Amino acid sequence: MSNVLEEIQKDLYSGKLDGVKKGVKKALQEGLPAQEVLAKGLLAGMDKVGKDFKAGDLFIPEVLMCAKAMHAGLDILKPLLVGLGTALLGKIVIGTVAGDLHDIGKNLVRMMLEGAGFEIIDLGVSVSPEKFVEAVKANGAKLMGMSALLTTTMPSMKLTIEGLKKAGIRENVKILVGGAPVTASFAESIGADAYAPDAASAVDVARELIM
Ligand code: B1M
Repeated sequence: MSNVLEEIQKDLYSGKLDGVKKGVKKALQEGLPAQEVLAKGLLAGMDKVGKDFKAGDLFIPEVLMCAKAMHAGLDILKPLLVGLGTALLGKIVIGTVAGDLHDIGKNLVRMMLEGAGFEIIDLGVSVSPEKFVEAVKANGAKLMGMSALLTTTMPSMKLTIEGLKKAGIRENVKILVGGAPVTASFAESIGADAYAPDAASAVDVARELIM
């Protein structure tokens, strides 16, 4: 693997924001495609962070610094991943569900959808079912995306779908769910329309949903 990708992984792991920025710029200057810098630099670095966080070798303040460094790298890649203006495909309301503060994956999904030509209404993190419902109503969105990274917050996806039913607008909107602990069978069990395992497939699935 290219040295610069290893440098990015190491700097991300150490939470070195400037190091990650420099590494990403250097990788692009060397001619590496943005997708590769993302997958083999930033995401691979974050993978190691996740493993060591789970093992108790890293703690929340450290992981937060890694997340900031990851976002700094993503900011540089964003224009390249998003590409140049495509026609708008429709509005999608997106957010991380109530009680959940993880937004790196959701932001990646957002970025890819933006690049594909969707208009994004990003509600941020810890979004209550009521806020999702309000946003779908207010924007007349035909698509809604929910992200969850914690097993404890996955039930909020179901509560949100119930909220849409109560508001009488469930049939107006297609629902896409994702996030590390979410599966296709979970999506089906809560009455979502679709599941996507990663940001790239989220775009394909979103396109299919609006056809
Ligand atoms: Co958290 N955390 N965390 N954390 N954290 C996990 C998720 C965990 C798996 C770590 C572990 O134990 N190995 C674990 C969850 C365990 C579980 O529920 N089974 C965990 C925990 C326990 C916690 C806390 C509870 C820790 C504590 O306080 N004791 C706490 C909860 C806070 C809260 O949310 N209320 C917590 C806090 C944090 C930080 C704030 C420190 C930080 C988040 C910073 C931020 O996001 N701004 C953090 C991080 C960074 C992680 C890990 C290390 C990395 C997550 C990440 O960003 N991955 C994570 C371990 C891991 O996942 N390896 C972990 C990279 C990202 C690109 O992947 O988000 O999966 P991901 O997104 C993918 C796909 O899932 C998919 O596409 C994306 C790109 O391909 N996808 C979608 C995501 N959303 C989608 C939506 C779609 C479609 C696809 O459609 C709408």
